[in-house]
Amino acid sequence: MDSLMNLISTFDLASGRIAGGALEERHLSDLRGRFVDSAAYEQALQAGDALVYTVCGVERPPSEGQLNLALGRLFPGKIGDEYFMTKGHFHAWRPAAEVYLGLAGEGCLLLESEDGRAAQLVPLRTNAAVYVPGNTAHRTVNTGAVPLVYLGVYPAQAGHDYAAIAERNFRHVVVEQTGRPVMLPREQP
Ligand code: S6P
Ligand code: ZN
Repeated sequence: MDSLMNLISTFDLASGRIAGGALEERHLSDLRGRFVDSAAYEQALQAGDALVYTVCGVERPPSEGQLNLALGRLFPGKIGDEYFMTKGHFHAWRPAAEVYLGLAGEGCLLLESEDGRAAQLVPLRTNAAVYVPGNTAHRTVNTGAVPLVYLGVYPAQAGHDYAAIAERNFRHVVVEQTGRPVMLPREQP
């Protein structure tokens, strides 16, 4: 059995760090092509390449039965009416599900089926878990005024497929309308 040190992961919500994990940063420039209002995106980028989110992971060897942890910290902000969000991905091993645990802040998960036709906006709240089924694209969205912090638990074999999303993007966007988050089709009829 692993030593006690390897069985317990302590995390710090303010810094977004899990002890022993590597902190990765995603800036506005890493999200090119993701936001619907490209003029607003370019304008925001000119003002500075803002830090949008960090991810700190504890990864185990990708063998059957192992689980990975990732602490996400997504800052508040908007591009036009669209909230700051993660890149979003499918798992490379499509059947891999994931559990998100809300730790701080206000936000939601945008979930889409592989063909993008079925979509759901699921609140991600502090002290609540969201189950992300397999074969589902998932993107985190900060709809509040403070950092959204969450822990993802997923099979070590899951992997990340960003290419499929980079190519087709999410078919839905999460924007503020009359002060509230709503999910709309990306392409307006
Ligand atoms: C991993 C899990 C999360 C995301 C994190 C960042 O499977 O879903 O830890 O990696 O929310 O999002 P993204 O789309 O940039 O990986
Ligand atoms: Zn995932």
